[in-house]
Amino acid sequence: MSLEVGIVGLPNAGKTTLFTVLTGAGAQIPGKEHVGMATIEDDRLAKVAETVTAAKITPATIRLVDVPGTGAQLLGNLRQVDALLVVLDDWSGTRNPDDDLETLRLELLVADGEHVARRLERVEKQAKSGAPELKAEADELRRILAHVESERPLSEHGPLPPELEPLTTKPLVEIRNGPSGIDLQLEAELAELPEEEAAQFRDGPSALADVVRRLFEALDLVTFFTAGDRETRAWTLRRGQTALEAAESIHSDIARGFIRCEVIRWDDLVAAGSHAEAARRGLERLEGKTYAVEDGDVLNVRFSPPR
Ligand SMILES: Nc1nc2c(ncn2[C@@H]2O[C@H](COP(=O)(O)OP(=O)(O)O)[C@@H](O)[C@H]2O)c(=O)[nH]1
Ligand SMILES: [Mg+2]
Repeated sequence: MSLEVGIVGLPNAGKTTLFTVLTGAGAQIPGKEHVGMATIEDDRLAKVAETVTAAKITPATIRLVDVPGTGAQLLGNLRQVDALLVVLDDWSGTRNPDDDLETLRLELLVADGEHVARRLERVEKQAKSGAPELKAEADELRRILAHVESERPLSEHGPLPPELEPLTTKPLVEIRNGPSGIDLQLEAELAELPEEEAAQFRDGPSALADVVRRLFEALDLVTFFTAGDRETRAWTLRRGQTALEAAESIHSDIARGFIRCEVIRWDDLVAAGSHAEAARRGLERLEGKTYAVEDGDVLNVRFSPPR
């Protein structure tokens, strides 16, 4: 399962422009939400792939959802996403991005209020049967609703019932579309050019790389690699996730048959020039299921294949 990120913002902020640049997707149907995959650029991947002479390179991806408006119902499409990218209009000169961000925060709160109220209504109905645990749940939901109605995000609330899928607990990354942030119009035009030409128009790295970097920070992600000669691939995990969870994201069979995991830092592998030479130099180590994967690890899971 790749990560999922929702793009939100007021109409004309530049959401679809951002979506199109990140996913490389073509023309969109106006007013409809869109889902697409964005590639995560990572300079390390090509170097690892070159070292192991990989036939195929597969970058890590993020699933993006472009939401055409901010009504509670539309925002409800985002209950499953891992983070929100907020696009703010700082290009037209007609908006105040700080105010718009505040408006959006309120809309997210309203959407959460409706979400909690709906659940409360259902539980209250069921609680008429007299079951004490349902009464307790209704009480808890009333407290949560009061919290939302006092305009505080649920990230500032203690533990929440697992049935709730709130929006105001999600990490939020803001993008100012305009001179103070990223010029999405320019990025859209540069996306049409070959990479080397586009680079000449930029002072530094692509502003989009910065968007992805901030998402990684907000979600506290790490990248790990699998380096085979058939395919070399980048993957993402939450920081602290284990070698077993890494195996799971590769294939459930690999996780099920997990024996041990060979780990080497990507730059050690590149410097050694091959897995064999890295092993000879003692740079590869063996880790178990509970090893917390670190950013830049190259993993090779040894597993017994299913029978
Ligand atoms: N000049 C300029 N126009 C932009 C910029 N970003 C978006 N636009 C224009 O604003 C309109 C709405 O952009 P779009 O990405 O569809 O906004 P959305 O409603 O948030 O999806 C389009 O006509 C874009 O060309 C920008 O940075 N500069
Ligand atoms: Mg749009």
